[in-house]
Amino acid sequence: MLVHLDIVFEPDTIVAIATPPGRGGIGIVRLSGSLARTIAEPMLRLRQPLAPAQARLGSILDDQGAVLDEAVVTYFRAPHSYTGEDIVEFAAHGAPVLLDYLLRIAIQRGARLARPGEFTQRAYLSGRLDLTQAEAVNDLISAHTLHQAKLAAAQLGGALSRTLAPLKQQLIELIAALEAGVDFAEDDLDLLPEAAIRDRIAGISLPLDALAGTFRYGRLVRDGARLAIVGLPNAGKSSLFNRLLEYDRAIITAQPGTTRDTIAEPLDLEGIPLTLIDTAGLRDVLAAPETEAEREGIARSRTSMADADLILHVVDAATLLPGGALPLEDRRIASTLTGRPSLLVLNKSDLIATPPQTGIATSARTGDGLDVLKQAILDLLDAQPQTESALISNVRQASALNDACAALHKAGEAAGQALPHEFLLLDLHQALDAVDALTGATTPDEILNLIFARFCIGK
Ligand SMILES: Nc1nc2c(ncn2[C@@H]2O[C@H](COP(=O)(O)OP(=O)(O)O)[C@@H](O)[C@H]2O)c(=O)[nH]1
Ligand SMILES: [Mg+2]
Repeated sequence: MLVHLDIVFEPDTIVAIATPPGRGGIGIVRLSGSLARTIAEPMLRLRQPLAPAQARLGSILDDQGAVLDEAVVTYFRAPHSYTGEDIVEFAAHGAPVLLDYLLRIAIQRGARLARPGEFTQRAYLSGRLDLTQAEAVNDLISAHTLHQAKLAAAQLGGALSRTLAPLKQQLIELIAALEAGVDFAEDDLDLLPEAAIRDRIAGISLPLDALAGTFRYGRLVRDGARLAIVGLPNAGKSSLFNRLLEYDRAIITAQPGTTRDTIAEPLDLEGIPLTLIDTAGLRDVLAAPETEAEREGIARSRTSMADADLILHVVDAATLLPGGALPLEDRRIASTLTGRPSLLVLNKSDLIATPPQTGIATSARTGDGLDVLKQAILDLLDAQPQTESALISNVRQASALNDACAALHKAGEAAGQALPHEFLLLDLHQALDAVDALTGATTPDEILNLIFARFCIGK
């Protein structure tokens, strides 16, 4: 006789301060788990009892029953809460001593301090969010530009999951049809002609390939890019840097060698978070009388150049040779940039009569050419905004998706060679596993723990 043993594992009730450290108008302490209410209620004096999804005004009491604060307390009953468990949230005044006290009392009464990301991990484990949505929570919190936030919100809303769901369904149907065919192989029933199988594989792999192609943009929006401004002293690098930032961050003088240190500032370019780096002028080491500080500055410029995703080589347009050729020292700089993503910027265009034939003419003085420069930066980064809201935005997702695409391509080839369907099925199952890993339908615990460990506590 078979006996079913259902081991019901009751997770601990967890607690954390959900608002950032420091003082603020409001500070939130959040409890999640089956004991949330039992722990919270004795800490409170309420005019009306807690009710699901209702905010209640109440007094927070210390262990002697003295009032510590007035708070708005909200109860969410399982499964209608962020984690899918019972949740009680205290919105008290944002005094660190008070919030710490609430935390301590909750722990004394049986709660456990939440690990980073544990609330979201529970939302995932209870099936309220899939893994791509859970990752989007962290991306949203970490966003530096509104555009980043919007894309993360679309993903949190399930844009990626919605794109994947019908493709996964088609994959399952194909597997089922082929497995039926394999089972009936002895009867020599040809349930699906090979061409039809290939079509169906292509119908799944083409949209998945397209999705994989969004990673470039997804990563750019999520992680941004580093942009170093290099060139000879006095070319107008710092002026251009300030122009792009739209405020006077770097010191500008007519004196060559003013910028000694590299300065990095964030810049939101059409939603792409860039780090813009102004560097010391790359004066020829032999030709110029340098100071030690300038020499160190030049060394740092070279490091910034090596680390940058994109380099703006700024040249003083007034120093161009007759015919528009670059002066010798600039040719040297240009030669170190071959094979790297870079733009030649001919600055001080206001000083020359005819526009140069190559490069992007700008004037940091008048602002001329700045829009062209910004567009050229976006083009070189390949920052073509996607029309699709579903985006692959991290390496984990990209690698799972690539596995799925590779397996489907193998399946497509196997179908082309009229190999036995068992081979094809192996590949298709592999593709299905990869899609499941992407959404988190099947993801090993160690990977999950790594993903959620990157979150902040209280989320
Ligand atoms: N006429 C003109 N002068 C500029 C322009 N950009 C910068 N300058 C001047 O060139 C000098 C050097 O500028 P700066 O930004 O410090 O150059 P850097 O050494 O490359 O950082 C300063 O006197 C600036 O006012 C420009 O587009 N047109
Ligand atoms: Mg400078």
